[in-house]
Amino acid sequence: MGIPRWDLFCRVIDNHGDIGVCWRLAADLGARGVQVRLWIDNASALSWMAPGGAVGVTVLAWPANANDSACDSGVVPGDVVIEAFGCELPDGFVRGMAALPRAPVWINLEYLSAELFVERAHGLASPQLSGPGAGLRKWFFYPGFTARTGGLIREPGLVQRQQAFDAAAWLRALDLRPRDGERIVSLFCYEQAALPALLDQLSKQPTCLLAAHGHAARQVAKCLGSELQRGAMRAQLLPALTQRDYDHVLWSCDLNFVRGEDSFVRAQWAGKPFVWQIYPQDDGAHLVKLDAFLSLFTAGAEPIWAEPVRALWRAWNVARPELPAIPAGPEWARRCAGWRAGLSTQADLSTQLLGFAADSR
Ligand code: TRH
Repeated sequence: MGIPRWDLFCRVIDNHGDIGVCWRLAADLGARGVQVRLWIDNASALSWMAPGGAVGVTVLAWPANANDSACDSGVVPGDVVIEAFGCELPDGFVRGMAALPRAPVWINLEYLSAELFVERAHGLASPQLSGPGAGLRKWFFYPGFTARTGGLIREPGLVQRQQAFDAAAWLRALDLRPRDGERIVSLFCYEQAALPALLDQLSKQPTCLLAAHGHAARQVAKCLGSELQRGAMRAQLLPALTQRDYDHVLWSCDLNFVRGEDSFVRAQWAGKPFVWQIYPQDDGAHLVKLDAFLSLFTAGAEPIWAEPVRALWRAWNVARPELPAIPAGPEWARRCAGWRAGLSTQADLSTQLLGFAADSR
């Protein structure tokens, strides 16, 4: 058997989650010996997210002539073809897949959700009855938090790297110098109506706030002015970091505000208390998704921490200026560590994809 070759297709809709998830997956597969071609319509974010590239991963522009058969233009589809987040493969590429004597395993990798339907839909086949892929089968693959889903991206050695990580040294090297007794909080968010209320709360206790590049840094600077200070809190505005260094931020903090999909998962691996701003959808579907995760995360929990955490998360997601108190006490932190330990027993996404591909060919 030769080296496995996989094609991963990604379209950037907005923000950084599509490329963030696809890059992380491509890099993880590459490190496991897969040769990955990452086809992407806008790779510009990789210049700061992953300037060093990754072993085994080649980044390619989305095929220019989407209708030309992949094989006609000299591109032979790989053993596995992943269409991320229903991005729809170019017709010509699909024709190329159908023309092969042995069709690639065609996987639609879905968005992450804790909703119940995920366990039912994970691994279902969608036979292609018409179009350039007629006769092929596409499989739905759902990442998730439970044993009957595709799991989460967790590269080998993540836990060990985290255990060996020296947060104080790393913060010093970046010239981020929390003072003794300061709580460290990271903030990565979209437009956030409750941000002034959060800053008020944080200012009551010695706090070093690390505001991520983009929306978070801009809104924090607007609220605090050039001194970046309020009460006992001071803020630092971060530049755009590599994915690896953004992980280091999450590992260094006592509390992480995250958003979207990838930073949400990475905060769970950090094992520290976190607050999720979910990607907002016009029809309010995101609130259902938020509650589905909260139900899992707080299942069987003592109300002493679960109620205030639910209230805080919901308030952070409804575009209103009020914000309930951030729960104090060790219970929430204990749950986050326990939640991470539970997730670590699950097979990770790449392992499951590799197994699925091997079984399906
Ligand atoms: O950018 P996002 O809001 O992405 C969103 C969601 O994925 C959403 O579900 C999707 O529909 C929408 O995009 C299109 O948040 P997310 O998912 O956390 O992605 C951010 C990526 O940026 C993540 O991989 C971490 C990375 N990152 C860095 O590499 N450096 C940084 O400094 C920061 C702040 C983030």
